[in-house]
Amino acid sequence: MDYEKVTTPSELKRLNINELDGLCASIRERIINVVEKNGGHLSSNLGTVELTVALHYVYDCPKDKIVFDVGHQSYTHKILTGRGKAFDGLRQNGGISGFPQPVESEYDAFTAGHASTSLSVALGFAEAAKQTGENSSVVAVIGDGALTGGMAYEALNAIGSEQLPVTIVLNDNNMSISKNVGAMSKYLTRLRVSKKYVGMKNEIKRAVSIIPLFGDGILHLMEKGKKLLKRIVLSNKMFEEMGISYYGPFDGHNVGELIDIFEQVRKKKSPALVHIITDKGHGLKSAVTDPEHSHGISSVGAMSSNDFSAVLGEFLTDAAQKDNRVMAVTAAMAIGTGLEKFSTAHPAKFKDVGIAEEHAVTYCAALAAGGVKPYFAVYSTFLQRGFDQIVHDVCISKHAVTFCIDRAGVVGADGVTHQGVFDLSYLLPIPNMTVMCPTDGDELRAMLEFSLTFDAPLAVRYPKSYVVNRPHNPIVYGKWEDVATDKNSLTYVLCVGGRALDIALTAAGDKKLNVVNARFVKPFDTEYLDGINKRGNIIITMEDNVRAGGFGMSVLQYLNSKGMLCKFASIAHDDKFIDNRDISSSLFDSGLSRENLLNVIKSLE
Ligand SMILES: Cc1ncc(C[n+]2csc(CCOP(=O)(O)OP(=O)(O)O)c2C)c(N)n1
Repeated sequence: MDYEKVTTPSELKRLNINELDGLCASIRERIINVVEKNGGHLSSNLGTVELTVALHYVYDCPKDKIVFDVGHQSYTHKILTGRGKAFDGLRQNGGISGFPQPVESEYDAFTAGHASTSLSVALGFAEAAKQTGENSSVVAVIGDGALTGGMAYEALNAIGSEQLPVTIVLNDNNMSISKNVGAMSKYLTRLRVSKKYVGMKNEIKRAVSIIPLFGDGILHLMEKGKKLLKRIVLSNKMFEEMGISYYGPFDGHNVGELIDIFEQVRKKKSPALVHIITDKGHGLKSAVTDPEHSHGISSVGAMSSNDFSAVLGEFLTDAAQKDNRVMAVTAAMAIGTGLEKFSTAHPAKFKDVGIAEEHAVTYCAALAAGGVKPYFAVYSTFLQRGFDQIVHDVCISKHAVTFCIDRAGVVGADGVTHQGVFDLSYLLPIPNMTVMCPTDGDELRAMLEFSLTFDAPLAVRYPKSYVVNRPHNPIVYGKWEDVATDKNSLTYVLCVGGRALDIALTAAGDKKLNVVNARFVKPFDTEYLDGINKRGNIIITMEDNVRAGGFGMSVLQYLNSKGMLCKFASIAHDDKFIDNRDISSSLFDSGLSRENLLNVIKSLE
């Protein structure tokens, strides 16, 4: 069955169950072809084809809500809900998003991109249905990786107590992006591999196959079987104890079996957790054998770049060799943040805490308090989770945690949920925090060298890549660096990071400019600013961050407090969410371009 023949869930429901395996094969092929071209989340999506087909076969969306956690595994859902053709434009500017977006389709129940939110969303929908009298079902699809996130436990706690009919599908592939971590992961493994359990499950299956499937037949049998099993095998029954009925584990690639289960569970009036086992990358050998590196793949023709993350990984690997205090911490992002090499070179000094950014920040604070030198490598967008912990646990007591903030600024194809454009605004107001931005790999190395001797909270923020290394002055606390000076020019462009600096330097080819590397964003170089705050001078700040609360506004506030003599403009992102899928158009639209810089200068002259 060709995926093109199924453009809505109602068309799917008209198919025979024995046509569904063919449909799954066609969807899988479509996903592989498009993701290989456009980039995207390959292995997670290949693992959830049968699950998604089964869910749409049973549930009635959009009235029923299917809430995908993270949402990176929603490609089959998109294909089945009218976007099979549009799937060609996956993650492209103007094309469909790689994550669920209600603005894109009424079938996308809720915006997602960050992990571990689905259970709270599902409970919210269930309560809303109760309040409004709507007769609809709610399903949350959450991976074992996302189940390492603290929010998931806050929601489980509430789901168990509220007793509303929320169905949780736990898609267990034993992987986050890397191998999953933690005690919960071990618990799931115990559920999964119990041979006795599997044996018992087969017996139940056999029994089911010889009785007619009336009413709650399977459910009844499963309940009966479960009671037996509990006595025999499962000494541990966490979900049940919390008031959430547990069913499974089931084969997540058996579409017929999944349909049977969902049809039964849908009738339940209380919370249920359906535990399914899937292979990440199912159906594509290279993705199954290396699900980690095929979790997210780049588009064909994507420029190979100088990655800041590689510099971080190399630096920390060497530093830990020489300095026994150094530890590296990641919240499930070892590959993306460049720590893969470190993790094998110094396994005892490396911690992957799972998708647990809040925990990671506080954990690092205590590591620092206990005499360790922790480096928390984290994407800007995910560190948003840890704001309170940075304030409360790190900065009040001045613990020397170094935050290596990757993917800062606009990020391209992942789109609106992943933009790293808020970190300066949430870090700069926090007392005791120092914030630095390197413009290239050599400068990042110098900043990290500086961090080894720095005994207070420090954030070093940088995007994915840089263009070229330039010669630099040594790092001096709170001091900026002149990059291009022109004694005849009255215009100073204060740049945060390499993206801004590259733009200013190209503009300096057309116009006499002083280009400054504002490498310390906090504290900033007040001596430098006092020196250029003169009548007739123009000061322009440029940063890949939102304007509100960012570098430019801090500079403006300072100049104002001193009596503003110069003319001033700030170039930064405006007060709106950015959903462009490529970096250059995102920067251009916000005025981070040579053309706009020259225009702004002209308007002030
Ligand atoms: C708060 C947060 N931190 C990190 C990430 C990056 N991330 C995206 S998917 C993923 C792994 C999710 O694993 P799992 O839920 O098991 O899904 P799978 O891809 O294995 O199907 C991670 C760490 C994120 N999206 N949100």
